[in-house]
Amino acid sequence: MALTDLNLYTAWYCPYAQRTWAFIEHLGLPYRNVDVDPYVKCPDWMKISRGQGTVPVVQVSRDGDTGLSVPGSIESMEYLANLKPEAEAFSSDPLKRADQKYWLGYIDRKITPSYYSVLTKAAGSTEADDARQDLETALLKLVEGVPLEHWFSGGNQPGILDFALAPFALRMALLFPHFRDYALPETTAPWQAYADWARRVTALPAFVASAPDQNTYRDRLISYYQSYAAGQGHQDA
Ligand SMILES: N[C@@H](CCC(=O)N[C@@H](CS)C(=O)NCC(=O)O)C(=O)O
Repeated sequence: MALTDLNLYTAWYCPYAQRTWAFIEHLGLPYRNVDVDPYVKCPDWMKISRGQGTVPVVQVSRDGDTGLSVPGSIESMEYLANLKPEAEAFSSDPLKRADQKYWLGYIDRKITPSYYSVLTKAAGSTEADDARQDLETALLKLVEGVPLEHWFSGGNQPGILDFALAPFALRMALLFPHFRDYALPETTAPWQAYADWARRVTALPAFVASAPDQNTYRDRLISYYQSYAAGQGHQDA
């Protein structure tokens, strides 16, 4: 069996990078974390990220041979799950796996765009109201579509679906009240199940390990997202 060496390229604030970071911690795979500024498109970075220029990227060397990079949060999580199939973090059952893939796509098609809209649309605007409505509808559909006994990935252990949503759950709970005077509902059973899950997943040691310098992490995130809340995108931290 080839010796696999993993470099994980992340940016501390990035929710997509945090997915893969928390997931690799959960799987207990040895890796080297490399913090980069993905917005600086230098030739090295573009090569490592295979022209994509976004974090996360998992760079894989086998038997000392610097080989392939796997860019993309979902793609890299899938690759990592395959390195540790016994963890069942991505179902080995073909039908369940297809279903989990469907929901992974759903999170990126429906939930993360609405999350960014809620964060960036001016308070009081129709667009902001629509964004909240879309986000709530999308989240409820997930909670009702995936039996949430303990984890979205099913079973007794968190898995790929949980780690795909967790960074966004953390940011929604932190940034919406701070910038938008808004919080997701907690009044009905599905919303309570979601809120319990959000607290549980963000308290996992693997997730905490993906949020370095815990004492200042939340303040730094708030400060980083100030430009998003002002209706803009990324600004150099
Ligand atoms: N679809 C990508 C999105 C990753 C992404 O957008 N990362 C941001 C940081 S949060 C990035 O690297 N942006 C650099 C750029 O857009 O130039 C994934 O799931 O990995």
